[in-house]
Amino acid sequence: MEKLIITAALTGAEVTRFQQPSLPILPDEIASDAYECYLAGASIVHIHARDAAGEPTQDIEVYRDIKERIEAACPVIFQPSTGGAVWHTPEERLQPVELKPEMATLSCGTCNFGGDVFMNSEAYMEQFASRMLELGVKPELEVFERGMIDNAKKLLKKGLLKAPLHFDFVLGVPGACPGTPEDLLYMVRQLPPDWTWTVAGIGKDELPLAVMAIMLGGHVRVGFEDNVYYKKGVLAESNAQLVARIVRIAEELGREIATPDEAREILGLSK
Ligand code: KMH
Ligand code: ZN
Repeated sequence: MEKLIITAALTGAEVTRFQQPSLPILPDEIASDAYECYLAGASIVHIHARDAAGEPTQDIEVYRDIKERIEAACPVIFQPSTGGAVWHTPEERLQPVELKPEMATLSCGTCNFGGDVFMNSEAYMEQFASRMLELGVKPELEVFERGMIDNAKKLLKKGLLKAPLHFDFVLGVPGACPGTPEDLLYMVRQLPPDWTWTVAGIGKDELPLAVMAIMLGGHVRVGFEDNVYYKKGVLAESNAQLVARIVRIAEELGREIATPDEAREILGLSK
């Protein structure tokens, strides 16, 4: 099996300090969490920027600040979000791609997202994919529902994505696909063997789906964006604590952890 790529999703757009007092918000806090997660074993950090008031922002300058701070601290792969918050416009969402990061997320369809709707029309997916192609940014294809895999395959057919594709199955979002083992297996079976995937289980689904991914040869995403708890009723102390647990479990199961450079090789990133 390939070495295990661990992504740390540090902040997200929805979680508040009220829900998780250790949530990193300011660029120096996000960079410091990225460094801790790198030391714990993460090779990718998935980043959402916040403004000084703690509100989600897609401002390119805030992303630039975060990117430069992380790059000065460690070689972890910087992966900005183009999902942003549900109320960001597509133009706002696309901004961090202009920094030419090695990777960025690309959501592959529209779904309910809690009480909101996360809008990703075909036209906007095509616009996001073609801009990433032009700038040499590898998309991580965010899949919240089964049909989104087919949307990605359609983008590939149109020449807007380059194979092998890399997916993130985000399972357990209220209003979208649940995070049962059967759901993950079903998703994985839709991909040819040379494509790669990671799983981001939401809330209570984070740990069981991560363990499944370790055993199935997939990769794992953990962090406060997806889950603020260490176990039922007990908040996690830090993003790095969640990463460190995955490293321990992977080691017990005989799966080695990828360094950032090994992750670059597995994902075919051009640094
Ligand atoms: N915050 C969600 C509405 C991504 O980062 O690409 C979308 C999201 C996906 O988090
Ligand atoms: Zn995100």
